Amino acid sequence: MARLGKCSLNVAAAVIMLALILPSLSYATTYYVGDSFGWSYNIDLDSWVGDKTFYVNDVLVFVYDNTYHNVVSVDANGYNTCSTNSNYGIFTSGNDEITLTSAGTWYFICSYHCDFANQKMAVIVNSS
Ligand SMILES: [Cu+2]
Repeated sequence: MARLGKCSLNVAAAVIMLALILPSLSYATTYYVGDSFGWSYNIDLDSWVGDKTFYVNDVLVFVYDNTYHNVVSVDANGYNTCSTNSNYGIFTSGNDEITLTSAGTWYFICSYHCDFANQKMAVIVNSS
């Protein structure tokens, strides 16, 4: 009986440890935008996005030379017209991590190259 009790305690301890560990092992994925090209117009960003499925809490890392580029989170209109007038954030560090915190379509543009170099992307974020 005492032995069974100890075993149960071990199981309980294991369950508690798993409960503590699992949240940090959430299914969130970190993506480096453009892979080795980075956040660039030298890569077809639509294709880069196209073969991936994004979920809430995934992280996009935009790596770029901030002398030449930036990242602006915009709405659909901003994306279509390359306008930053109404934006959700302008990122300029050159190494920006953006967590996709809600489902829906997220739009990102580089304000310098959106127009003539098509440096923009629309990311569909799924809830689960
Ligand atoms: Cu740019």
